[in-house]
Amino acid sequence: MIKITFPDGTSKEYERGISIEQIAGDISSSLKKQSVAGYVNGDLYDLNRPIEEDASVEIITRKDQKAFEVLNHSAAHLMAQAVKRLYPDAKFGVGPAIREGFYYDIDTKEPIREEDLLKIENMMRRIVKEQQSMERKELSREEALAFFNDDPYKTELITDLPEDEIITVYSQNEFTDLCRGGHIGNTKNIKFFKLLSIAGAYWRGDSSRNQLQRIYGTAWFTQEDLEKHLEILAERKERDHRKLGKELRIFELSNDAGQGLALWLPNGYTVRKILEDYVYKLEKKAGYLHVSTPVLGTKRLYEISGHWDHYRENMFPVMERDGETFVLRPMSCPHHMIVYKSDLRSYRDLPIRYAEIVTQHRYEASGALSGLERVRAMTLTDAHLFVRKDQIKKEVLDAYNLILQAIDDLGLEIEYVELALRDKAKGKFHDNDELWDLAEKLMKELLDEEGIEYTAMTGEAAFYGPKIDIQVRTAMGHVITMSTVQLDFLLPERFDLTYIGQDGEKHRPVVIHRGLISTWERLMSILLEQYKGAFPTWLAPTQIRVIPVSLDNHDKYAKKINDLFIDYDLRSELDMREEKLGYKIRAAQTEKIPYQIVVGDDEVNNETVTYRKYGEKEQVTVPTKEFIHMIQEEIINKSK
Ligand code: TSB
Ligand code: ZN
Repeated sequence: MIKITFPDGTSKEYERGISIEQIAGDISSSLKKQSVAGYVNGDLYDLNRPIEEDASVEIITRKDQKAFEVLNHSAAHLMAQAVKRLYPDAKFGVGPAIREGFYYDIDTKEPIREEDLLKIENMMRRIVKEQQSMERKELSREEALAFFNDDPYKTELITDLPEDEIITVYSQNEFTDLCRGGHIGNTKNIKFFKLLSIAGAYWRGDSSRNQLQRIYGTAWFTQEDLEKHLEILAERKERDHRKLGKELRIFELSNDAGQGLALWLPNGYTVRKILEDYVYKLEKKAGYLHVSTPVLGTKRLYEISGHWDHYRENMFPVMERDGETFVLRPMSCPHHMIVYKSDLRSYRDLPIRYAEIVTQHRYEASGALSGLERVRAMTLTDAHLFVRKDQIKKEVLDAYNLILQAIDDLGLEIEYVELALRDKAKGKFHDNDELWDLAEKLMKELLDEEGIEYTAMTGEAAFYGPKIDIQVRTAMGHVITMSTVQLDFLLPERFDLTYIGQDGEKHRPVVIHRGLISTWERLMSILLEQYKGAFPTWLAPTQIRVIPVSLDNHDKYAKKINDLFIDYDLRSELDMREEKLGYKIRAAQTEKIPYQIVVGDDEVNNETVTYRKYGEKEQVTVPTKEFIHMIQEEIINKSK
């Protein structure tokens, strides 16, 4: 017998080898039904794992936060088993529980398509009916390596485990998986689930390694909860920028034009143009100088910068002509280095802040492309700042604060700030330890001094230096990098940049790379999802739609006010189509135009406008000038 002590201090004797499920059942049948797993002396135990010694036990029930994770982690195993039955050559990467469900990274010869998910789901249901117990077993390192010897992914995971780690595997009948555990005991306990989507994912998130297929799913304890979640997902889909971008005529993606090479349609271009003007003004006020450089450069330029050695994977193949070799630039930094070198610089000239709206191309793996969020041709709100060492902190901070302002003006919110550092073990970073240590130390100090909370991410730095990345969460739930400030001691060396110091000697400037509000492509994807396509007035492609009640009686006045709005730099349109009034009003509505103005007798007689704002019910009548004043104020205040 062993003694089990409960959180309230009471204890009871049980047979050695009793499980959480049995203990729960002993207490009450409803507790048994609610039980999902447990903590035994603080360790997470599967529902059916035998307890071998005296222990304090805490039963995890469906209500506990951990329960969702245990269920979804178990569901990942269930899915892997189903996949293995359908695709016997399948090899498995990792399959964790995540915030809203689970995924598993899978390598199969024959690609799994979206249509195949139902087939896999059906197989999962079959395994649920088979009531497979999820059995835990401890293996020695040698045994584990032998068992998984035909699976390179699992072999790598085992090899990377710390020496003293107890290696465990879980079996459900014919299927065995390497796993630390925390399971729901039996496949019969996984009842309400759905497979959702499939996407490409690099092994260990490293783009230089194999791409696996990541299948996402979600599992819940009741049908009702599952349905509720699916509803949220459906709502989210409504916000999907790919759908909204099409409906609102913002952009087009076509395989004939090329994957990840987005075409901006008139509405999209208008928004982009407004944003470009906005960025220009913002940067002007902050002392930036604007330049323009080509999308193409010599391969040599990128050899000097180090991109050729460290970033080639992300570049399109070279172009050769008459003995010259060109590359399509993936970044503009080398060009800006040359701009800096175009003149002699003294310490008094610094900082110099060159800004450019940079069109650049990156070879992103086709599986990684996602609407406008990740593309191959992109235009970045870029800048490179050339500063003295004593100016680094102030300039990084000013750049950071300018980013905060822009994000605020756009009505967006930061999810968190990431400090991306180098991983010494990886070859993709330049190898001057001294420069790395200095740059990373400075960035940490600066964030700490300013009280900016951040998450450090090893291995995510740029090849030339550490980055402060500002992350946002899209309405679709992805966390992506919006803005970035990067500290670079390398490129000034490589391009032999100098300035004459107060001492009359040559000194090296430091470069700060800054991405203000990402690329137009990524920003548009974020904005579309954030606003469900209903842009705030300052960004809306069309701000006002003027609709005469009658084409015969109200056309002149309608045209007069429309012209007036345009004279006041408002993006106003007149709807003179031979359509019914109701149709036109609905059209303005589906196009999500902020202001809809209907012109009838009263308006003509009183020189007023009657407007309805998008999303609001009531109509408001005001003198025309007052309307113009109001909308101008709103535009100046941006998204507030
Ligand atoms: C800031 N040289 C620096 C620049 O000076 C640079 O290019 N940094 S970057 O590689 O981090 O990219 C800048 C920003 O571009 C990222 O923060 C991200 O917001 C955006 N971006 C990167 N790749 C893509 C892509 N494939 N599609 C859309 N936007 C992208
Ligand atoms: Zn750069």
